[in-house]
Amino acid sequence: MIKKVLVANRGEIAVRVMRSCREMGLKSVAIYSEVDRKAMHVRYADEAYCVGPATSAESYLNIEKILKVAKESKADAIHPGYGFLSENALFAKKVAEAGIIFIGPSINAINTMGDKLTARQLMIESGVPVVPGTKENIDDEDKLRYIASEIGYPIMLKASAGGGGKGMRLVRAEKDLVNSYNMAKSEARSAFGDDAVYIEKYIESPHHIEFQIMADTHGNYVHLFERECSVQRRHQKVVEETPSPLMTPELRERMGEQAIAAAKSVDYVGAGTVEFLVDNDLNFYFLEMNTRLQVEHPITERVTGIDLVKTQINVANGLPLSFKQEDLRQNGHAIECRIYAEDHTNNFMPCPGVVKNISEPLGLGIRTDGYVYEGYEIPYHYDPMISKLISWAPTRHEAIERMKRALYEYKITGIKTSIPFVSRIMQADDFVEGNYDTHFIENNMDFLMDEEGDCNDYCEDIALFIAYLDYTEKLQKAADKTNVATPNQSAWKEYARRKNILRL
Ligand code: MV4
Repeated sequence: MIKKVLVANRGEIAVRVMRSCREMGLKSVAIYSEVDRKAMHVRYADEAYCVGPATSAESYLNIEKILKVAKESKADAIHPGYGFLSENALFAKKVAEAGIIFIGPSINAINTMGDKLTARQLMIESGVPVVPGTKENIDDEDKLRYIASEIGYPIMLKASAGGGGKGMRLVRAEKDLVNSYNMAKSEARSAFGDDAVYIEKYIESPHHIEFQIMADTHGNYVHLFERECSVQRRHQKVVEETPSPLMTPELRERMGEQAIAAAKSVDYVGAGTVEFLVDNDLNFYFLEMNTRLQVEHPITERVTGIDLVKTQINVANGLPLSFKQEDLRQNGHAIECRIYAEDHTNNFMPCPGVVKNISEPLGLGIRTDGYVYEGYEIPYHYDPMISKLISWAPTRHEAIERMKRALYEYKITGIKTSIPFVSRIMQADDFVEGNYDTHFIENNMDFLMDEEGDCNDYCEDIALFIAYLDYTEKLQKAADKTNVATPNQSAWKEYARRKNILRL
């Protein structure tokens, strides 16, 4: 049985994983880079070891160093989190060879799903629907032209080694085909060292809907329903929710069944996610399978009541799943907003820096998974996501209202964050009506950009407001003495809240 877990990650997910370890009575080991000495995951863990300089390649991706720490600390398992080494089959192999448990699927499952063309072929064999297109690498121009016209424009060229939007090209007409093909190929060659490219029919305005899968080593498979992830910007998810506003009970059953079939085709073990594109006629197509825990897993945890990290660890211990498909229910509605340290008014530039004040929302139905604290300096070397805000309520409408309430309470100064941007998403008609697809952000950009700004832009107002508070305090004292009514501050307070000057 696992007693000590090395978490090969940083940031919120490292803390998230260690939280479950603590609840299970397991010791946790942190690894950190030279700029992460003061990071939250280092403070939270029972032990922490520096694995190298700030650059990911020299620290969080340094397989040999991480294995050395695992042996030194006598960790019996490694949790990779997401990103970094989480979908690296070589890492999983070396962990196993060192006699340590890799908390994740088999090397074969990682390899098969990591190669999109291989995954696509396997899905076709397994009867899982894929987007109409080719089964093979397109390696000459005549074949390319012939197949593209057979499928019919618009088409999409995709790099087999890609995924998550990397190495993709949309081609609307034959005149652009060869040029786009050559660009896709050379891009794939330099990015992945593998220039295999295949063709798919282009699906206009699809939804991105994914299914959470869990499997044990005894051949039990369940799905934990869907997550709607269509609110994305440049293949970066911004808001996720479950259930999907698009879903019907019949579609859910069919998609869940196919998600399990996809997982079974690689003898999947542990937590995984099967991504689908869903078109406007509710046809669905397998896109890819992510062989890791995902950023957005908390919304699934919230509606199903299942701790996915705890389940991963139990599965890694060889225990059978403690629940069956028929035990699982979607209770209420959960939404996640990703909070990035970035400035959407400046082309979404990352904004690393020192967090001056942070006051996180609390109260019924709210969860935050974060890692920054007052005085913490966010390094520029890693992902700018600093926290995830999750709301839950019995209905979607209430979950949105609760999210708006929590975003109103969420105060971070010193850095720019995406709090104002996601607040606008919660107010956009198309979002509120559940009437959105993967083009939501670009289609609503004017509305989403139009917001009040934050305190950094209102220094003069702050000075004025402080003077005003001072003044009202004097009035209040005078009022107390003479027993008259308190002066009305509400208009000022409302203004200050909107400008992010006043905390509450
Ligand atoms: C597509 C598509 C339309 N048709 N494939 C983007 C991420 C990668 N996993 C696959 N992606 C897409 N593949 C076909 N045949 C549209 C997208 C796509 C998209 C998918 C999911 C979420 C957001 C997206 C944004 C733009 C394009």
